[in-house]
Amino acid sequence: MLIHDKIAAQLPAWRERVSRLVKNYGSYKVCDVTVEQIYGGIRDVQIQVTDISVVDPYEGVRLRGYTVPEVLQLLPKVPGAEYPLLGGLYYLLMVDELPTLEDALAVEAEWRTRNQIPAHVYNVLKTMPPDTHPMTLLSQGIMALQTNSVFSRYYSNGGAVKNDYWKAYLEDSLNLTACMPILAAFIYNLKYRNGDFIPPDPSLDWAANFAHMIGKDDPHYMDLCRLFFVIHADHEGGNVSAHTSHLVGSALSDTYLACAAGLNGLAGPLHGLANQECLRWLLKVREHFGGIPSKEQIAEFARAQLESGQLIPGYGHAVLRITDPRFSVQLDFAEKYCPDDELIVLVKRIYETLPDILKATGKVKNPYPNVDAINGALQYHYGVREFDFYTVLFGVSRVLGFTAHLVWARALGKPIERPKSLTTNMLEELVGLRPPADKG
Ligand code: HAX
Repeated sequence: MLIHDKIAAQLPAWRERVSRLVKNYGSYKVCDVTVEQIYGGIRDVQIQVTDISVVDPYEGVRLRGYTVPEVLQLLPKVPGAEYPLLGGLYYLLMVDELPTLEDALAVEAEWRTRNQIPAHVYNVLKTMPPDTHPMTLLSQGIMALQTNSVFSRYYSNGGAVKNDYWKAYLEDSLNLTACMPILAAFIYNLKYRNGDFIPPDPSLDWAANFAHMIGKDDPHYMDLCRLFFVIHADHEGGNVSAHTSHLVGSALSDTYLACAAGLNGLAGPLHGLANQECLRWLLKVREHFGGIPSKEQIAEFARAQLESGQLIPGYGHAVLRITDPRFSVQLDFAEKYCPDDELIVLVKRIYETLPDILKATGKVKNPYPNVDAINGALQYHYGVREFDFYTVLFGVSRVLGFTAHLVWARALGKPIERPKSLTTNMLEELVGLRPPADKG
């Protein structure tokens, strides 16, 4: 198998590289941690290594060294498509090489051989109450698929070899990622289309098939799916969802358990759920003004919201200090295909207005839009209007990133994570506010 062979060929050099660093520089100090950071969500503390992607505050994410516009330009596309094949992106994330069209199609073909979902998975989802959030269903669906885990069987049969764990993780990763569009489409159809299930079309690629399976055969929407899934796939290792799946995987919980855990983190409103909150906010603004407000009206509305202590979804970021390039490439798509859509006009007007208002608060560190500030408006334009589903779209894509991190973590033999916690007394002793405890 292509990805397996490519990783296997790189591993000896990688293992040598890591062991040299640890052996010769094991005591080298990377960073200090302040009391403020401990209480402030361990922000910016450099605690892990991943080579899949990195986020620069002033440039945005680089996936295996490539910026978002470069990835969109350089990854192979099928004839007639403006945006890349996800098989190519997965190859890039896993193998750290730009794929040829043939490589990308080989991954797509591999996915097609692995996309069988057992009936019990569907049955689990069908028994849930109709108002269950689709992110809960996605996580449950993956947990139900866990009965397929190759790693779990390999480990529990005894005799599992540490240097080979990654091979079983890769099997699970390919199987799970192959099923993600089908699982997500099933959830969409179950919740919003009276359970009308459309089977995958083997002539379509991974992303376009998702569009097809939710009843949207519009080639522009298929391209939007390709764009959306490429830009949401990974955002380095420290964000809540990626870190969670990595942490859970470090206990040798298999790919399914680790990915479901990561998605549960993605389901939080400060993280992936922001995309549904953002669209809700756009609709609220439009409804409040009975149409598209002027910049002055937006400014006044936003100031009032901030003064009442509410967040403005889609703006701000824990790492970025610029307009998120993932926002910009979606804006390019919108300018090309739906510039006059009312919500897109509103997104643009807010973008022209809000950064200054947020800057004026003096506390928001990044006053610019993040990826979520526009993606809901694009989905809405193409008729995907059930906005509690938007985080599922994000999750389908993010599992590509999670699994690439998981495979490489096992390939490089990363151990179980176990940072240390302190008590408030201990911190007060450290800073001199309290005499050292009498340990005698
Ligand atoms: N609206 C109002 N206030 C905001 C804000 C926003 N969009 N962004 C930041 N702030 C506030 C914070 O709440 C914080 O206030 P307090 O000091 O009173 O607690 C202050 O500004 C400083 O925060 P920060 O350092 O700039 O931001 P954080 O790193 O703490 O948080 C968040 C980053 C993304 C969580 C934050 O900007 C936010 O809540 N944004 C709105 C929600 C959102 O869009 N989330 C999606 C982020 C992208 C993502 O992960 N997608 O999955």
